[in-house]
Parts: sequence; C-alpha cells; structure tokens
Amino acid sequence: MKVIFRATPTYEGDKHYGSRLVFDRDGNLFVSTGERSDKQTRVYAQKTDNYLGKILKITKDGQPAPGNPFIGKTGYKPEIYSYGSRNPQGLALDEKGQLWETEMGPRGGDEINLIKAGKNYGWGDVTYGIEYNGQKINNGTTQKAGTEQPVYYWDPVVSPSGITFYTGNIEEWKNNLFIGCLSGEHINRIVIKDNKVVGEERLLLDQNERFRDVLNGMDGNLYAITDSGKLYKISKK
Ligand SMILES: [Ca+2]
Repeated sequence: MKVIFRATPTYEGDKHYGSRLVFDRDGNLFVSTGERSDKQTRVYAQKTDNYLGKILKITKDGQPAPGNPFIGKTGYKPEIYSYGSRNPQGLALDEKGQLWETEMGPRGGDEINLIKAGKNYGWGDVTYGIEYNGQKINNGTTQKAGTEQPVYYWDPVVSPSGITFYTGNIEEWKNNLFIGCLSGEHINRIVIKDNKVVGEERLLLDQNERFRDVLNGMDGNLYAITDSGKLYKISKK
C-alpha cells in the first residue's frame, strides 16, 4: 500500500468525506472530497488553499494532473479541478467523456452538476437548500455571479450516493444517469438531453432500501448495493 495523496486539512468529525474516484479518459484520476459538514469547515469549500469540498484531478502518482486549471496560480492548490462542493458522493463520465457529479445538499438542496475545469459550484454561499434547522443559508442566495448553477436539484432531497451512466442492454435506458439514493430509498433514473434533465423515474421504491451505489456489469446488467448488505441485479424482462 502506498499513500499517493492526502486531502488536507484533517478534521475531527465523522461526516461529509465525499468521496469517489473516477479515471478520466486521459488516465488521470478525479477525486471528490466533502467539506466535513460542520460550520467551521464549511468555509473551506469556497477557499482554494485546501482540499475540502473539491473535485481534484491528480496523476496516478498523486501529482497535479497536467492541464489542471489553477497550476501556477497563487492561492490555489494545483490539484484542484473545481471547488464549492458540499458532499459529492457521485462522480461519473458520460458517453462523451463529460464529468458529472451528484452531491448531498442541505435540506432541499441535493444537486446534479456538470463539472467543468476551474468552476465554482457555489457551496456554502449559494444553494437551493436550507439548514436542517430551517434557517436560510447566506440569506437564501440561490444564484450568484461567478458560480455555476446545478443542472438539477431535488426538494425534498433524495440523498444521492453512487452514480453511473447506463451502458447495458436495455435500449431505452442507454446513457441515462442512474443514482443510488439513500434517504430516498430508491434508484433514480435521470434522462439527460443536451446536458439538461428531461426526465426522472424512481425505481425499486417498494424495496425500502438505502441504495449506496450502482454499477454497470460486463454482462449488460445493472448492479446495485444497499446499506443493508443486499446486491441487486437489474435485467431486461
Ligand atoms: Ca452547488
């Protein structure tokens, strides 16, 4: 075992680690990190001198990936690809190689984002959600110059976890985004056209399971795992 990268600063807490790993088509690795949830660490998501609340892009040796947007820029960690994320647990490439991210928002603010190099995704200045206690976040700011809007958001939330773009043998599902949902207790199917969401379907709601991750099998089926330890195989009828 060899540690190739550490997402600092460290923090004593048990929430919001992110974290997904996805290889880009160029062989470098995208890594998502959470902002560790508490008020005192939330501010790190908007700051660029640290690794919390980020999408990072590194080489297999843990170095900044060549072409990263902030290489050589003062006040920016060179591994940063984008910033302003809360708890990004979903990361996947679509058929064109574009990077998509889902993140758990506060109450009423779970998001789907199309991740682009050097962009700020808003957290904790800009959100469609509110604090769990009902208070507004940054006076209820939902849009702000210099920040990216989510492609889609849920209110009430579904708690999006692992995601994947479908490559299996059900023709009408091809290239749809599948999302394992925790508190939502279903698998979410999102239809995307021209980078916009044009449809949403909730699958396996009757199972009452917290779906942790979804993945394409090499056999053309979709597989999902749950927090209760079950493995689902989803096939064509
Ligand atoms: Ca956002």
